[in-house]
Amino acid sequence: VAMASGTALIYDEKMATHKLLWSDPICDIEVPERLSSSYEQLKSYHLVERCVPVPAREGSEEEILLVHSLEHLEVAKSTQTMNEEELKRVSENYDAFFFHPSTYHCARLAVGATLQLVDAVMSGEVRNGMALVRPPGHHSQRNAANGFCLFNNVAIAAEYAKLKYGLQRILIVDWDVHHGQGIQYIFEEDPSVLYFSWHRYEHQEFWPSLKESDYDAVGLGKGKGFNINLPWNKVGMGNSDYLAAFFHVLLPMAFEFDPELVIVSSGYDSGIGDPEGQMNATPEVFAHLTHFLMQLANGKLCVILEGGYHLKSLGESVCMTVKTLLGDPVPQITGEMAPCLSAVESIQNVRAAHKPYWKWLAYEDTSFLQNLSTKSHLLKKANSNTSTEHETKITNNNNTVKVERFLELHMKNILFPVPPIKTATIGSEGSEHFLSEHVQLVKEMDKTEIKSLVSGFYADLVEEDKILLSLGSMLAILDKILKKEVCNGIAASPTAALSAAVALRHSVRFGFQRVLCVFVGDMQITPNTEDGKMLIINICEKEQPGKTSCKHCISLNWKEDAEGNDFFSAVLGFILPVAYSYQPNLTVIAVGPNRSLGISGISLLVALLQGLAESRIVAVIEDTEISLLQSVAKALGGASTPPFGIYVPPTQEKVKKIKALRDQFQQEWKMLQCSVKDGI
Ligand code: X5A
Ligand code: ZN
Repeated sequence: VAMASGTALIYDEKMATHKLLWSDPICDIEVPERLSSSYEQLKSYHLVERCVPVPAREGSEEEILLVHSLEHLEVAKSTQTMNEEELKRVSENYDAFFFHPSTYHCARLAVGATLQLVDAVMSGEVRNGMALVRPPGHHSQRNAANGFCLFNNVAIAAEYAKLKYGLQRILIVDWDVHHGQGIQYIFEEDPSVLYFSWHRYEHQEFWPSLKESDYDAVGLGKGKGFNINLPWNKVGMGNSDYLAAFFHVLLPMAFEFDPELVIVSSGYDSGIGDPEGQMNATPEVFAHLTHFLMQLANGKLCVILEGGYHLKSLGESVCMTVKTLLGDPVPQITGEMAPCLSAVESIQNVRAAHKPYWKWLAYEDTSFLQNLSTKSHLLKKANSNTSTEHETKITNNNNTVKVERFLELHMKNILFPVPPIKTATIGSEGSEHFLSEHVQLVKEMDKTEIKSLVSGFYADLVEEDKILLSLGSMLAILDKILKKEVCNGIAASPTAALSAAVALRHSVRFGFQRVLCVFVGDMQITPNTEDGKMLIINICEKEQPGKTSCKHCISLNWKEDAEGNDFFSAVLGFILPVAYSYQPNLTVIAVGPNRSLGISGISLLVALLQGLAESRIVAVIEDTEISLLQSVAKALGGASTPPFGIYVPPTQEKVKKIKALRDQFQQEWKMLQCSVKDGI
């Protein structure tokens, strides 16, 4: 079966007719321009023309009744013919909602657009997609409109997908800055829908100010463990807080859950400049969040617009999301990478609350958390101004002009449009198995050229012809990446450790300040990493005698489980946090002899490491196994998400190992922090 390709985009300008007819300072931010200006922004970056246009349709009454009461549907329907006064009166029955004569029609289009996207993705017509809809949905409940939402688009989509496609596991990720309490209520007792929401909470002071938005609401009955709330108790959360939440809470749960479909309640009021959220995350963080979610459910990802009230910020963030869905390189995140204390505290709390329900958390040490609520209270009072407390505060949220200016400058630094991902390779035996339109054949470098390149730092090698030649393909490919002709490349090499070492030295000499090397297997040569311009993570089966890990040369002893893939816990709990803390300009991934990871583990690594270094990555592979080369090439192309097989939670021994490494390195690599007990 051919892998699904393409990104659907659903937009219907009719949904811009729903608007507020009277003055209401709470509702007046939910304007039609949210939709039209996002679409214009997509056009200006030439993203619309790269997507597959899918028409919206009206959701049927039957579909709406999958989630809502007949009474609710009838009330909504009755507003079509009302005058302004009547509309205002009905609207007052709800917390933060306004009706317009076109509201009912728009809300049905919003439901239908969402279902159209689910159909396009589930049928394989496209790989993924985004629906720009209004009114939003995640606050609406069985019998009530709420928080600008009339029908719960995403909840209806999940019920629809269960019914129509027989799905048994759906993940809903709600990155809107508000708690989608409507979704929580609908699936509270349902173990087939895993709902994750982070939200501005401020110890219940922020709207909707519900007790059940806190981290201890884990679901009810059979649904226990399938509702994940991550409350933000301070404003100003930024890129590193969001990424830490993904590494240490959402993603490990999502991989263990192994969804068949991922739906995003995609509110961008969690982005910088938003008057509701007051957060600091920049548009490109949404590229990273999207990229992570694309690794689940075989890439089946439906992104549905919810909130987002700063038009410029909203538009840029929507573009980042769609660009990433299309498979473009992921832009680099800038600024110091360290979650703030309040974020780490929230992360720790939700991990502790979910410990009984997730195997991956089973061995977490939470004994120190007896007085969670007291502690939470104390932390609220204290002005916890530690070194990690928003050191990189980007801008003052109250200053609209500043935010506008920031976004303008900021987005200029991100290449638009970026060339699509191209993979370079040498036309050697084996490569014919993964040639496709995004693979570019490169000529091997000749001996004299290699000699002149290598002699600067490995003079003794220049004498040996055989060794020199083995470097030829890697150097030719690396060169293409450095010249930005391609984004990544794959080279077979009989001497992976040497090739990796030369790749590192060459890119540092080229001018890169930070190069990350993830080496799988036995590494016979270890380059000098003292200047901090290289960071090596060596994944090998056995502890190397005499070798101790240091800040820039870390040894991770890991043998993948034979029964399935348990490596995700090490990637998310250690490798990615370290890598994101380091922020490399280039990633080298090398596979040497005695690799302790299977093909699926290595592919996962390659897929996830593409979030770094603007997706610049060179893979050097000593193993001649065709299926390994194929899988890595596929992961590099981003054209398809490799099938990862069964996810197995790690053993107690492995969890301890990761925990020990985290404790050892969290002062240096701050994205490792997920508990306030130690270190901070
Ligand atoms: C969809 C959404 C926010 C409602 C805020 C009411 N709703 N104060 O972002
Ligand atoms: Zn919102």
